[in-house]
Amino acid sequence: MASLITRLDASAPDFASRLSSLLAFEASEDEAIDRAAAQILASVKASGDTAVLEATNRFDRLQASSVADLELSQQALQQALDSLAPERRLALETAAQRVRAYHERQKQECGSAGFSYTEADGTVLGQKVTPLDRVGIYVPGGKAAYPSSVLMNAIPAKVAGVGEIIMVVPTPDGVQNPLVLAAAAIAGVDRVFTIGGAQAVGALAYGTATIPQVDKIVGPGNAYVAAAKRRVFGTVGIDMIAGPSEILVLCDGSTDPDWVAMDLFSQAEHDELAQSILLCPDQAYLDAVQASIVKLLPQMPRQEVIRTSLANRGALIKVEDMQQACEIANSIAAEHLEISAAHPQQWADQIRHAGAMFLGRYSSEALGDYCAGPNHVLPTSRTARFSSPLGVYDFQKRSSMIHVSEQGAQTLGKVAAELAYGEGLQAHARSAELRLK
Ligand code: HSO
Ligand code: ZN
Repeated sequence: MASLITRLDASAPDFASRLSSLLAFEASEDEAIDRAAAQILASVKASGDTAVLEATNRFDRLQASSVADLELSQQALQQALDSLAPERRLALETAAQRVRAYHERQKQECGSAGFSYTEADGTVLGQKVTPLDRVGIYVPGGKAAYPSSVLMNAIPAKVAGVGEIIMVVPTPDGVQNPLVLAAAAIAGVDRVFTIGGAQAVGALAYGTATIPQVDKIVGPGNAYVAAAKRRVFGTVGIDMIAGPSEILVLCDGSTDPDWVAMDLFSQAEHDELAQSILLCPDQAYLDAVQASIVKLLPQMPRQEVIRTSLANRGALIKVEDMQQACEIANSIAAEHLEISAAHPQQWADQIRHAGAMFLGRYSSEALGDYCAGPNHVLPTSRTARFSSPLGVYDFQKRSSMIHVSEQGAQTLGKVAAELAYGEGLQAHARSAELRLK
């Protein structure tokens, strides 16, 4: 039982090195996978639909006769929605509505309208914000198919004003996931193709006769999809390449230990490489959470995944006080941070690096994963130090606006010409000088 989850003490001399080996996660970039992805991309680039059809029939064991046959109609999406049990449908619609409301607010408050200002000489400078024309959303097939992720990827794109949203989702052996299709219907996805893997990424990046080329591809996928996304970056935009899920709980020692144990499980159950860590100043409380883990684990259908995840990458860590917990939390820069304490705001004020913060004993991460409103696509593997949740801003771009007045051209012309001569660029200098009076 001792190896169920690692116990650490932040005051131990080897703590820093033990913590950093616990956090170490190398996204394995398998050369063979990368080569296979590159080959598929090259064939899609060269032969378009033919290559997409061939790869899809082969990998997903289908017998489609054209890529057009792999497109699902809006009616099919609507049917999937209509087929849901009423409670399931209501939950999906409620989640979508809350996610939409949050992202609408994000659009209003994050400068989506651009700006402009006029200088004394009449020169006008500004920034124009434009949504992307067309976006591709990759949705994994099989066990990692999360309808909630369809909402989290498509809704901010929709709110941003993206012109067309194309979703791709593999259907191995022709098996469709009605909840995924229903989520696409609710989120307002425009077209859905039942293709996946590197061939889907290639089709979206280069376009084929049937599948339109997009400007950006978002959404999680397996190692082939990740490799393909890395390779098409530059031809199209991509979102971040997500690592395994992470949860970090800071607890003052007064939350029901079963609640905290289950919150740790909630991320551990995603995958064997997921990371669940608890920081608490109270040793007896850490013992209680460990006891809860022992008690609750056998009840979990995904107990094998949870067990492996906790044993490999989980930890219960005794800290000096909540202050020290915050310092460690900043160094971990977790994807999800729960502050399960009496006055969570005071500790949240000290956190600088976390993808999403869940304040107070009632804010379980699971609520954020599905329906609180904020996005569940978050920076993993310590990238919260420099990146943000997926949002409306990821589906918009900015253009600079420069409208120089005749008078402005006189002052700016002299400055520009001077610098252009300094760089040895005569045409630049003359271009500026020609407009001088
Ligand atoms: N916790 C995952 C998102 C998710 N959870 C989807 C359940 N479904 C990554 O943030
Ligand atoms: Zn989750």
